[in-house]
Amino acid sequence: MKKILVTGGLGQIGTELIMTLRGVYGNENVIASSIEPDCPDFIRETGVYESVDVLDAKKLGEVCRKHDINQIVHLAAILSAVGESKPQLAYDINMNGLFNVLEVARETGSGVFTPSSIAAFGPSTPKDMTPQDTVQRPTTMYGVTKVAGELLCDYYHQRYGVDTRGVRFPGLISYKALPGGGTTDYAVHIYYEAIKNRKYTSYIAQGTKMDMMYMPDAIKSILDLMEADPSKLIHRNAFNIAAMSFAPEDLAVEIMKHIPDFRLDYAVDPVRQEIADSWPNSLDDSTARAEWGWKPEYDIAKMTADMLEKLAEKLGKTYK
Ligand code: AKB
Repeated sequence: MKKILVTGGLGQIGTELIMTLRGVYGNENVIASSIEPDCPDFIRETGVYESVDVLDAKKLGEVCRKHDINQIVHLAAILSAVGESKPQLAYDINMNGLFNVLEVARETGSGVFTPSSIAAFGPSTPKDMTPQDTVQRPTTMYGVTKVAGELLCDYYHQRYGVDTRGVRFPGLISYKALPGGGTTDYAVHIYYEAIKNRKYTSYIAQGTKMDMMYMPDAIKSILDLMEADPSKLIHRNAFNIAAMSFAPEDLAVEIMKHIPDFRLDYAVDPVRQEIADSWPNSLDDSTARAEWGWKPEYDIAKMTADMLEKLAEKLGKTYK
């Protein structure tokens, strides 16, 4: 049976992943952790929570040993936009945090799942249907740490036999917890504003396509890859996965099918626009499909219908 520690567990992914993992592996087998001293009631009431800074290697090791952890899902990271305003912090948390996790995994014989990102690509990468194996020369600190992280995870697998696995996440869209400091966050904020004010001002320019995914598919990818037959995994740490690719105006068209008077305008943020322009328009995920059966369930239409319904319920609002 897996005994799992989730780092960065109170973020956009962790908040949902922990509850799903507890449902699958049992509440007692999933330890939530983050740098925060305390956690929301729904996490504390369903299992153990540990306050752990991933830069504190000693505490990380102690927590893993105390709970007999054999699988770490490492989510603690600084995202792209914050990474450009604080590159030193991004380097420290994303590189040294991952290094500490891999070292603890090596010492305790644990597996590691940690996500990479579309940010691992840069302006010299083929933009459309970006291949699994291609040029990786990102121009953001976040991207640099993601490429280095992919390599470091490969190294720990080859050198020490640590069972490392990961996917390259696109922008993730969800209604439970807000994303924190990414370039793709507009695709979440737009739904909040559509329900609250029937309009949204996008900091990403018209025509800027990026890969996106609804959170249930992202969670499924983590579970499916963690359970995948290791003998079939050739790439392990950096699978391209994809579900949909859109620009802000494409999302507005979908939202207008539910809220006809929704209006989108633009006030482009040059920093986040430059990051978005350096990323692919869409990834080719055929390797993930072939090696472990990846298949998303949500397209832009299905996601938008579900997102508006669930978010309106959460905000106590009607939008029809
Ligand atoms: C970001 O925008 O920084 C993240 C990502 C694509 O990794 N959502």
